[in-house]
Amino acid sequence: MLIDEVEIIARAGDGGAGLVAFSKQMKMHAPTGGDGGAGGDLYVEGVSDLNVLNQYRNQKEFSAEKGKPGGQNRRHGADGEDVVLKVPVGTIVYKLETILDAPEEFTRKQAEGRFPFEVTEVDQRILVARGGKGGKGNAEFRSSRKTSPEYAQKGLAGEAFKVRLELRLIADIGLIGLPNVGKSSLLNELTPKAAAKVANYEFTTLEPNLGAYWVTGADWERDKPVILADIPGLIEGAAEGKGLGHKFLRHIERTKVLFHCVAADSADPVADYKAIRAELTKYNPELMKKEEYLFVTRTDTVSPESVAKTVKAMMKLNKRITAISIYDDESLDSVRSLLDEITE
Ligand SMILES: Nc1nc2c(ncn2[C@@H]2O[C@H](COP(=O)(O)OP(=O)(O)OP(=O)(O)O)[C@@H](O)[C@H]2O)c(=O)[nH]1
Ligand SMILES: [Mg+2]
Repeated sequence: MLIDEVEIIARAGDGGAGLVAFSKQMKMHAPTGGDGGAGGDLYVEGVSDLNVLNQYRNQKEFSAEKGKPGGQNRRHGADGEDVVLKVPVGTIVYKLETILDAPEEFTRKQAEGRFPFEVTEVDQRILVARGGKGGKGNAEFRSSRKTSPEYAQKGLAGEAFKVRLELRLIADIGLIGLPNVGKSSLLNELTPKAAAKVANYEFTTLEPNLGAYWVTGADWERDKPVILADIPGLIEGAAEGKGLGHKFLRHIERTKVLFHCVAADSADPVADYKAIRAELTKYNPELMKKEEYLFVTRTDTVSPESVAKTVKAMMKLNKRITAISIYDDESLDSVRSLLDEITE
């Protein structure tokens, strides 16, 4: 299951306290207390794995390390370690609540302006909660008038927020068509990791499945995969909310390209195609402008003559047409070549 929304608590580390200490050797009672270290920050960082939000289903709270207190002889306390939470690219971080449960002696500064924000690129690191500053040790407070200050600062509290991580599908290609035409099967062939559920009945897919396709010769370090979204089957009336369609048509509004699947063994493939196009138009006429590729699927279930006839009829509707079967590797290779080509 694709987890696309989680709520977590993100805490930065508190700053370490400054120390009050005096030199024992000197008669002057010189202050030598060091500063506390800064608390660690908490960041989110973009990754291409779309399933990483799953890990936040169980663990709900994440804290960066506290800064260490200052030491003798002006020794600076160590800074706390940062925490970096991986999120899929396309995740939006919303602030739900500012958590103010730090001990009272902490002065708290809270940044409110940073939310919401979207993580749009792999390796992009964005600050969620800033660690508290360390307190100054008493050595810092020495002055000509006050040569032996007996006070030091506490560290500042780290920021803490309850946030919602929401993944918006940023798919490049949307797989559409009537139920049971083999959309999820095609996704699994092209992107085996997607492991979408496939079964011989309508509405097997209840929520979108995403797959990451790496074009042939892609550089994993540098390139991004092409994201395919397989959405639940559409039916007549989808635009008015029938079936599961309406909710998911929203997702294909953001794709650049549509892969429209029509089953070769349908009683009337042309009517199927037109029905889906009609729903898309009703929902949002802009969808008609998307680049659409047509796939006549499940070709192994009918005779080659029948496939040829269907392809010929459908050519009139869309010339970018490919006949495929998940049991015909050559046909799947032609889809892969197509993907390589259109995503160049
Ligand atoms: N013979 C044959 N069966 C196929 C092929 N592609 C898919 N199927 C079968 O068709 C049925 C439906 O496949 P799915 O991939 O679940 O179809 P879907 O379009 O995702 O269906 P929904 O999720 O309900 O919209 C399953 O039983 C598949 O095994 C194919 O190329 N040949
Ligand atoms: Mg499906």
